[in-house]
Amino acid sequence: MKYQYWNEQFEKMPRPDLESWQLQRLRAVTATALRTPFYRERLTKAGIRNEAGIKSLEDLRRIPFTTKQDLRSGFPYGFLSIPREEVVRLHASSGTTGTPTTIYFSRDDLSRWTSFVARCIYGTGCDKTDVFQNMITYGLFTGGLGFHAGGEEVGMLVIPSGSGNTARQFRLMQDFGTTVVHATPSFLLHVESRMREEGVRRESLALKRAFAGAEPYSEDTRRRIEGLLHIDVYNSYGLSEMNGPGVAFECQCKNGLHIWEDGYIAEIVDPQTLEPVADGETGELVLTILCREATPILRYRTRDLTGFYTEPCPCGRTHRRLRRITGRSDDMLIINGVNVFPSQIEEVIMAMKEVGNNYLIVVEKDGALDRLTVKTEVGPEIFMDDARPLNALRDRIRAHLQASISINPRVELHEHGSLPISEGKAVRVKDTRPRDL
Ligand code: DLL
Repeated sequence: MKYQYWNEQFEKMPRPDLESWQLQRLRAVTATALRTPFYRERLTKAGIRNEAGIKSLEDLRRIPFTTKQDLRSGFPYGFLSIPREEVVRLHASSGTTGTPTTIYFSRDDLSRWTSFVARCIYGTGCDKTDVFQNMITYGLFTGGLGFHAGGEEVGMLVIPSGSGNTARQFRLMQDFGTTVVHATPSFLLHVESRMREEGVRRESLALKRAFAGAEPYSEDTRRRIEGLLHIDVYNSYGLSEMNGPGVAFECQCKNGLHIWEDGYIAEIVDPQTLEPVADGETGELVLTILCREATPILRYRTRDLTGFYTEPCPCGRTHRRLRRITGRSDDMLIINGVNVFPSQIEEVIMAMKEVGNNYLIVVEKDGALDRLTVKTEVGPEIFMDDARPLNALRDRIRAHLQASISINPRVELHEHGSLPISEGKAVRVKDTRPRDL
């Protein structure tokens, strides 16, 4: 396969050069961070008074971790390290779980972010001959504008369609010959279901690729989308605190996400002890951003669980690859004492072809005990009025789930297209148990 590189010098940089680049950037970003009230206090306490306090990459470990709570405590301007007049954009998390967190960008920050996103897009084989439909939320969420700018940088024709309104999405695809789309994996599944319902023929579309991210999904979900839509799906990872999309992305080998180590320092730590895990082991991803001046964030605890692949990638890029993010350390469900990640449930059900494209996990109290119910849609070829095959399917799903998560859940089968869908990130878990205070 012939691979293409947006910035070959950096993407294939030998590791020793990459590490000296990181050290130089870490020093610069430490100096920037010392201009914010939050880090001035934190770093001084840790004995780092200026950038000379960082002598090697090992010194990163002297810097305390930063958490989402810390970022909230600095709302709105506590992490801003340049004069307000130099800021040209802000993005913010939705704030549904508390005070929002805000990230500021200078003009140079935006152009650095854009070139990382362009690098991701170009590395999947796209170029200016492509028509790119950006089917994700625009606004404070970073997915819309981040990919929009990256797509333009590559020179593709960008259609800022935003998410939702599938009928209009199909029309745009047909009218302009869309070749690449970007969406959450759950929206891609929804688009595929609607295509079948509305009788949109796959052959009437020129689709070749999709970028899917912003939420966890399994390898089986990727295969399902690829098989149904006859496209290549590339996994895209990022978070607002680290700019947004463009942090880690799959190349054409589709075997893990290259994390751009000239822009970020990635560590994997044990979420309990906060010590580094052994190479290749799973733990919590901790990120330091090296490519932003307006809002420096050092050693950010992402809560995302992943690990590094240790062998080199055939594409020749030297940046390490992350395994698919299976979930967050804080989305683990404890059901009658048993730990379950929603991703384990998705993995089981999405591997079964009779199961449709949407599902919902419900956890509730049943007396003193917890009760887990897995609601899944069935595929459009399955009739809801024929009880025998439905009962057999329900039993099979239950048996597979029990083998995987050691819990015997209730399984409810729902008609194709009947479970709720969300326009942004999918809500896959409804946990109605009262919380201990
Ligand atoms: O979701 C940025 C983004 C936009 C990434 C578009 C990719 C595409 P936040 O809203 O801050 O930012 O959410 C970040 O989403 O910490 C993960 O928990 C989760 N996440 C993002 N991408 C993936 C992925 C954007 N590919 C949070 N796989 C992160 C699994 C993902 N989880």
